[in-house]
Order: sequence, then C-alpha cells, then structure tokens
Amino acid sequence: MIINKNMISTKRIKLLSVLGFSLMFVCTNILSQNTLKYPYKFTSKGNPFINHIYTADPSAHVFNNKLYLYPSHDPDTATWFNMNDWHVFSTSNLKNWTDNGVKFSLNDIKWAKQYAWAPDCAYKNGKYYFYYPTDKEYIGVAVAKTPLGPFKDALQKPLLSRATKGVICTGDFIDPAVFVDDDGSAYIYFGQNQVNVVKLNKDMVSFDDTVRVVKGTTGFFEAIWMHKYKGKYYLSYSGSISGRRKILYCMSDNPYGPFEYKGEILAPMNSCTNHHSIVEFKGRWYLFYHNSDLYYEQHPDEKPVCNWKSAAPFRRSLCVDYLYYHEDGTIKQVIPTKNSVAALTN
Ligand code: FUB
Repeated sequence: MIINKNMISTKRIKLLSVLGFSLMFVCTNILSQNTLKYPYKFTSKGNPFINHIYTADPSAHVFNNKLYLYPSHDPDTATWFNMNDWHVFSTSNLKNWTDNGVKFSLNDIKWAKQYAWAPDCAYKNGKYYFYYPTDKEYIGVAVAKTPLGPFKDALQKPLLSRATKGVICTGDFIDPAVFVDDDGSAYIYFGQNQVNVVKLNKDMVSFDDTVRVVKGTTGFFEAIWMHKYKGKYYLSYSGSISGRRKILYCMSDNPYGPFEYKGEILAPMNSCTNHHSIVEFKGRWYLFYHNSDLYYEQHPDEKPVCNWKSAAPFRRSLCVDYLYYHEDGTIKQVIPTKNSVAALTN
C-alpha cells in the first residue's frame, strides 16, 4: 500500500483521538469518585466488578437476603497502604450493586491515627458490629442499627491490642474476622503470622474468654476468614508453604481448632497480597478476592505481575467467582475468571 503525507496525518489524528479518549476514560473512571453522588449504583461487567474506586480485602455477609461487602478502600493515588475510610457495598443479585459511600472512617475514631485496613462486620441482637484494625496495632468495634451503618465507635478505645493478655502476634496486629456460629456464639479471629481467636461476649464489644492461638494453620500469614459448611469449620487465609502467597485453608470440628491443613483455594494474585471471603448467597457459594487487574488495565506500560515497586499492590480491585466443594467437603481450587458470576434471578 502506498502511504502518502495525508494518510500519515490522518493516522496521527486517529491515534491522538484514541489516546485522548483512553485518557478521558481512565480519568472519568478513577477521578469521577470525587464528584460521585452516594449511594452510587453500578452494574458488574465482569471481574474486577468495582471500577469507580479501588477496593480490597472483601468481607462478604448476607443479612436479610441481601449481600453486603465490607472492603478496604485503596486511595486513587496510593503508593502504600495508606487507607483512611471504609465504604459499604450491597447487592440483591450480584449484578446490580450499590456503593453506599463512606460509612466509617479514621475521622470517626478518636484514638486511632492511621491505616484503615481490612474490616469485617457481624449481626447480633438487632445490631450490626463493624470490626476494624488501625495503626497495625489495634482492633476496634463500631456499631450501627442497619448493615449500611453509619457506624459509631462503640468503646472509644480499642477492643483488642497486641498487649491484650494471651495475644501472640509477631507481625502486624490486623485483619479481624468475626464468625457467628449457629448457636449464636461469636468468635473474633485476628493477627499476622499467628491466628489468634477469642470468643466475644453476647454484647459483641467485650470478652471474658482467654485469647488463644489456633493450631494447625500451615503456612499462615494473614487475611483470616472463617465459615461453616455441613457442620465443619473452615479456616482460610493468605499464606504460603513455598513460593508466593496463596489462599489456603484448613478444617476442624471446633472453631478453636486444632485444624487440619487441606490445600489451596486461590493461586497468587498480581496484587502481591491475597485477601478473600467465602459466603453462601441464595443457594450458591462464592469466593470474593482482590487483584490489581484494573490498575494494570490503566497502566498498559507495566507488566501485570506482582511488583512491590509499582503502585499496583496499593490500588486493588474486587472480584467474585463461584466456589465449589468436593463430595468429601474439601474445597475445589477456584480458577479466577474475567466473566465473574451470573446475575441472580430470584
Ligand atoms: O489491605 C491492607 C492489608 O493488605 C490487609 O490487612 C492484608 O490482609 C492485605 O490484604
């Protein structure tokens, strides 16, 4: 084909318009949150399914037939885990979502300075309890009348800290996960390097039980999640036996353990960290997790692999895929998809 001058300039104009539109797309997607009105409704178009802000560490719960997500919120321009607030997301069908906006933040906590990291939420006695870590040193609890908050700090001081009697934590004091058993007993799990657990009192904001360290969590690092299936307790977490961090799990007949290591649920992610939750919703089981796919789509110049020197590990996005069990109750490894899960019709 003969290429003349006019064709080159037409090509240039086309290229410039494509670049211009791409830039506009990135800017409107990520910067739009400053102008967004909450509650903000959006539709999942596959994984990652939240594209207007960066989100990580998804704790999913079903309350009154609706699914609620309590994730961390990675700031738009983050270059470290400098998170400040927590949004609450909700859905009835896993396709149409609402970002209900900031429902608790460091500004609402008198005693905390920084690091609004991975939270969790639990329901008891007509109230919703939001458990959150700060400063890599404390775990607090806030309370609300609805699953959407807004949450109010319940104690005006931490519920737990590294100095709490019985705690063993040689890493960051983070990642609370609360599990309410069928008999109403509530347990809070937390920590990095060691899995600590303590049974909460009925008020959900105090405990008389002794903090203990759970045995049998092979390769544990962080991001504890507890769920129950057919009478067995499943403790899943981010950890590794060799190589990079994956989501691993172990099982027990008792929420305190000892647990027996069972295997891998999810391979390492390009976000470097892994953090997940497992939930049953309207008859099917789901795995929520995060990766840095959205960041890498916006930065095609970077190689989409775990790289601590990039901003990618600090600008994460949530994904959801189906989770299946084998006949014997062990969990099948989840292969991450781009399609995500289907919209529910019931
Ligand atoms: O989001 C901050 C930290 O990264 C969480 O506490 C960890 O679980 C990891 O996902």
